[in-house]
Amino acid sequence: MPTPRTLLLTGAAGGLGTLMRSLLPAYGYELRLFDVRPVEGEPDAITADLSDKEALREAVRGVDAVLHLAGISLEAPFEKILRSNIEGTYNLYEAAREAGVPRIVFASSNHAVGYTPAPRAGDPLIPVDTPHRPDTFYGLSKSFGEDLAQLYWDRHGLETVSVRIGSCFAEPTDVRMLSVWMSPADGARLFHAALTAEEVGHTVVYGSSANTRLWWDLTGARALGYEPQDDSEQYADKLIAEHGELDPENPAHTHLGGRFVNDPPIWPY
Ligand code: NAI
Ligand code: 15L
Repeated sequence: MPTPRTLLLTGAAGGLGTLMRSLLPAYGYELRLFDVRPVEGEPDAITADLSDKEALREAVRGVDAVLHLAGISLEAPFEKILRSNIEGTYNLYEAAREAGVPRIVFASSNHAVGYTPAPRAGDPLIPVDTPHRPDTFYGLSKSFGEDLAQLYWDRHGLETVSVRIGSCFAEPTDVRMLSVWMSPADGARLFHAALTAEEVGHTVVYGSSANTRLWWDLTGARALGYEPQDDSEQYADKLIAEHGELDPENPAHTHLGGRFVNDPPIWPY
């Protein structure tokens, strides 16, 4: 599929949205920005909530694809998750369906499968078809988003790539991230592959760099044309010196979801 020209980027004011605003234009995208918060330095960005159906209808008009990053990105009370992540994602899919947008790339998360035990040395990598095991209401909303995407493909022919992102930040900051980190540059590579691959239907992939200590299988992401260039291993000595090796007695070290399984970080707003 050729590069979609106009891409709606929801969650444009957030951490990942900010990284992608700087990286994706080089791939040929013209970005239309959407967030409930103003996007600094972007007066044309649409400032609206995902509950605003009219704003979403306007936002998707004429776009070639959507990269859906908006939502609560940590744990929160169920009612808040329901509104932003569950109803909000439904509202976006409805607007996209009505407008005939052919493809959405959905920022799913490792927390949809967060209670899955991390593989130990010699175990196979975690496959993409491992059952959903959400570790939080947040993770549950990502499981919902993946199922919603499947429904909209089966019923309406709207394609989605659901990317179960690991940790996409400038650098890994703890030892678990040595396994799940996705460099921002690899993030842009993967989103671009997901936006341009032929005939994806609904495809679920993991999103991370080619980490030496990888926990999950990137075959599906590579099949989209993704060729990761980075490896967290360059940070290993420093992080292990600071934090020690992963502790097999600590549930936050032995499950994909890390501390979300026993002490989840809480959405501050
Ligand atoms: P973030 O919290 O920095 O950004 C999320 C953005 O969504 C914020 O700018 C916020 O204002 C906006 N937003 C929240 N609720 C909204 C609503 N109801 N209507 C409109 N906008 C709303 O999160 P980050 O790190 O940028 O993550 C982006 C997406 O990727 C999120 O969906 C997150 O769940 C997902 N993700 C991120 C990972 C990471 O490592 N950064 C890992 C796994 C998934
Ligand atoms: C996520 O889903 C969060 O949005 C992000 O802030 C990180 O906590 C990441 O997962 C992670 O698992 O490190």
